[in-house]
Amino acid sequence: MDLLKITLAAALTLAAAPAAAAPQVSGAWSRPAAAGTTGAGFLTLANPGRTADALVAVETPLARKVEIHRSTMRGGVSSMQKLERVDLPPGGRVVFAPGGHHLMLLGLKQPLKTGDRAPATLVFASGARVKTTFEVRIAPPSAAGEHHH
Ligand SMILES: [Cu+2]
Repeated sequence: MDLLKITLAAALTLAAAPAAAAPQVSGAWSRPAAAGTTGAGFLTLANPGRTADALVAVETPLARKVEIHRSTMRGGVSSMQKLERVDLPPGGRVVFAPGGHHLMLLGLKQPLKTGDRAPATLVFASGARVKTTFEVRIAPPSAAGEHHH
């Protein structure tokens, strides 16, 4: 009986383990913003695994709520659309950048000042939870000639 329980527990543990490698997050940065306002977060997602995944939520103690948005230009007018998920195909990469995909940090609980580092956890459809840190800066990290891994 006990052996069966142990075998079952082991099988469940295996089943719960993600078949894919956890998605990778790099170059996370955010623009300066005042407390109580909405901040914007940008980053690059990569899926090194062989199965599809998707970003479904972002958690941070800094904001009341985080939404995934995409800006689009239509007829010269820029608008934002809220997304429930951002698909990451196997081997795929999605760049969040001004004018495209971005994270909206709604109801900032503290100001984001240049040089601050803001922690966040990205939650994926596979169940993977990946921690990252947003660097608060004026321009994207690549514009400053820096590389992040
Ligand atoms: Cu937005």
